[in-house]
Amino acid sequence: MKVKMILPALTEAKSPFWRPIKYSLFPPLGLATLAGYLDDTDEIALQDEHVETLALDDEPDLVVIQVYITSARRAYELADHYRGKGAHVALGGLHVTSLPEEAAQHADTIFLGPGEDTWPAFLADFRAGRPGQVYRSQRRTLVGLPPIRRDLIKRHLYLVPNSIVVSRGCPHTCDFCYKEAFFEGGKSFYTQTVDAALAEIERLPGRHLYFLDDHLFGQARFAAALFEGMAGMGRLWQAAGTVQSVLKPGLLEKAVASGLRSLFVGFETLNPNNLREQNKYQNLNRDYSAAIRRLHDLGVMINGSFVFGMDDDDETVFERTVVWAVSQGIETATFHILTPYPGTALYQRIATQGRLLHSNWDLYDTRHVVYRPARLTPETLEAGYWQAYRDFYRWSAIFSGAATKPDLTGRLRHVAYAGGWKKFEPLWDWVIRAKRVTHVLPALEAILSGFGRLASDRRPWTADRRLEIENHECQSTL
Ligand code: B12
Ligand code: SF4
Repeated sequence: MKVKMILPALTEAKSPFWRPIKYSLFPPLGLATLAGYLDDTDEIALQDEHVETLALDDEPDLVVIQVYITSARRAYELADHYRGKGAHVALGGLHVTSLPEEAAQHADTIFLGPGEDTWPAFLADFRAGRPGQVYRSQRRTLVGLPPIRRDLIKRHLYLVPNSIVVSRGCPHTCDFCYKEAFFEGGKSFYTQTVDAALAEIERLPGRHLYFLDDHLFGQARFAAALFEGMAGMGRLWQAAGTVQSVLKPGLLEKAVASGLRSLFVGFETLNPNNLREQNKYQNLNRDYSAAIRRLHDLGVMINGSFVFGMDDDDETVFERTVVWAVSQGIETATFHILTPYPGTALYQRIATQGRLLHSNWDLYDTRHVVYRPARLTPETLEAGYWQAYRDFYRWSAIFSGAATKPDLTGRLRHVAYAGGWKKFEPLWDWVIRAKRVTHVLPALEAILSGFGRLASDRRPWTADRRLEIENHECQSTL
């Protein structure tokens, strides 16, 4: 059987303002996971439109498309194209789960929720000649999964080819998050076994890892055992965690000992009323500054996530947030405009209040205002969002942030990471277009490791080790 698997690019990927670096970070792990269930005899082509041009003149029997909200329009276009050619088109992912009726108009089969139970069931039905129209995930487990088909990933096209997820979902229930809608009807937080997670890590070449789990620290016992198992592997890794998990004694130290060097932290807002409004109680009454100090003292850099436009935000929120983040020495920041994703509690609330401006999913990208904010105009919110980025990544702000670090290496590391990320976009674009993005990985590793300074970096960065990685990259570019 010929199977085509596609991660369509968001509409913006076609625009001249598109930032290639953002979309050349992570490979399509979801599709590679699903590919693990196919047979050895199946002919599989996996394409990610963010990093390559799709070959659309092929004749697959089965087409699998992963649909995110901002890529929905393109996904449907591709689905219609292949249905016109007589292929069986299967659509799944977050947006399909949120709006099944919309997706069903473009698909032969749709999938709601994670695919680990429904996808193999569908494959059996499809091979038997009786595929269903809707498969709804109910049995949630990551035990006994087939290995992810990483061989189908074109590693040389990604800055972070070693992305990994060892859990699904999150124990919390923030109103704006995709998670409750996606996992409806079953468990919304579950992990692999520790042994399986460690085995998956062992299979990944090189040194750097990026955990894409929503909340790697969400199950303390699992996380502790994982970090203990990783200690001594010589890895450098990045992940996401909550303020609450950072403040908890013990776990963070284990994470750092096993190679944690940068953490994406959802601060979201400095305003307790906003936290309550969004049901983000795990952040309420937490000392953000103490969490930041704890991370920095352990040598962990921070990517702070902030959301603008909650109901208690007025026009002062942008500057206040940036000034605070810089004063805390946060290395990088990701700002978002509050976006009500269909299926979330936030969407329901905003829709019921008649505050949605439109349903143009292309613009539900956390960079456009798609609802009427309470204390801001949409224009002020959008302008403030862009201003926050400009202000945070000014050289003067980067140097101020760096100055909060106690020693020279810390300051250099701050400048190299924050500056390297945002100040050299034309260089990044060139590197990406020249398909040399993995060659930047050693530089990222050097910065993460504090230029080899951090005490817990046990494994020396030897010439042998570098060769091992370069050999691998060479093989993968063949
Ligand atoms: C890595 C990542 C990215 C990467 C790359 C995405 C990629 N390569 O897949 C980058 C940086 C490019 C990215 C960009 C964006 N992202 Co993003 N991203 C993620 C992240 C952190 C992990 C995705 C992942 O690998 N998950 C692990 C794999 C195993 O799970 P999965 O991909 O969901 O696949 C499973 C199921 O969905 C299902 N499935 C999926 N497709 C199909 C198809 C079929 C047929 C079947 C049977 C099953 C199935 O089966 C898979 C196995 O269970 C998620 C958060 C999350 N936890 O998912 C956010 C997330 C997906 N991103 C999000 C957003 C908003 C964006 C952006 C719009 C942000 C922005 N401001 O630009 C852009 C636009 C992306 C686009 N193309 O439209 C939202 C999506 C909201 C929504 N309702 O669609 C999320 C959920 C973050 C959040 N909490 O809000 N993202
Ligand atoms: S903590 Fe993060 S991943 Fe978990 S529900 Fe809230 S926003 Fe979603």
